[in-house]
Amino acid sequence: MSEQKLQHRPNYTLPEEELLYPGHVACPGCGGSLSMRYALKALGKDTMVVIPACCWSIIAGPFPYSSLDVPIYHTAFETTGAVTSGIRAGLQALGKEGITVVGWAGDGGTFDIGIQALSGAVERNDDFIYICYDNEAYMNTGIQRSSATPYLAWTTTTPVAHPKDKPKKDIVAIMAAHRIPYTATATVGYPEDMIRKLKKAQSIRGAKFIHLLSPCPPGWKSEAADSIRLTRLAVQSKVFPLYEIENGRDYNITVWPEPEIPVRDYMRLQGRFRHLTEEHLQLIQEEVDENWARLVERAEGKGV
Ligand SMILES: Cc1ncc(C[n+]2csc(CCOP(=O)(O)OP(=O)(O)O)c2C)c(N)n1
Ligand SMILES: [Mg+2]
Repeated sequence: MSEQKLQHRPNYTLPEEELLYPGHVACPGCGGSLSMRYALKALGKDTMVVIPACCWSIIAGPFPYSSLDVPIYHTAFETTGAVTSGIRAGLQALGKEGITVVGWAGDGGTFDIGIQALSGAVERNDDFIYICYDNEAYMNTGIQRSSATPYLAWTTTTPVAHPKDKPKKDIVAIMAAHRIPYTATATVGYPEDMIRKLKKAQSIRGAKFIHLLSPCPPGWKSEAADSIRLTRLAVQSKVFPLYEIENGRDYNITVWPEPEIPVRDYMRLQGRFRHLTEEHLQLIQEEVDENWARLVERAEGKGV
């Protein structure tokens, strides 16, 4: 960062480099697009990104145009883990070092259809970073529920009369169970924490998994201007704790919820939860409290 720029932006703590350009086609307030912008700020230009079918297949722009200043490989929905492994093997065969290979997939492409390829790639401990930007439904095809959709949320396939009756799948625990070197959660409302985790992932050899909470105004029925606030409320309500896990065992909570708030304060800004009753909110609060207590125990080295 130049001296002059520092003078104008004394509190700017993020890398200045921009590898996502204006002109992309994300919706206003898209958490997934800001996630990519920050991720590339952290990882830098020597990065290759593998993108399966998801909103990001569209956001990047139609071939031959691209809003990303790094190579992108668009691939089939279920194949991100296999393609990232293949690209790493190809780079190795060519003797090319110093390149970060990133799998960049949505929650549907990660929690559901891509989990087999992902599990295979991380079990082989291939050297790549898998980043799931989680907007908690299949947004690109019109807001269908995925296994990342929260308990009782509205989607077009879980309408108000039949809201989702299953809890969100714990993908981070599934990844940690593979005993990979690094697993972490992050979100754009805490950009320094997110960038630190991505840089740390980049410095470690082997398989790394990063789970990003990424608000989606059309899918969450929220205001575009509330996206950043929602990520902060998600952390403060403990709905989406920020933590990291090394070697599948060592848990570290990186941002303590401050101030602590009830889940209702996170949910009331989102139309997808508008139908919830007091009883529903109580059930969700209990589930969140239980998950948080388990995480704290693990971070203190007591839990399993
Ligand atoms: C095998 C296959 N099934 C279905 C689709 C249609 N499809 C394209 S994107 C998408 C939704 C992706 O959801 P997610 O991974 O959560 O990403 P998001 O759209 O939310 O960013 C679906 C179902 C496809 N491209 N390929
Ligand atoms: Mg999604």
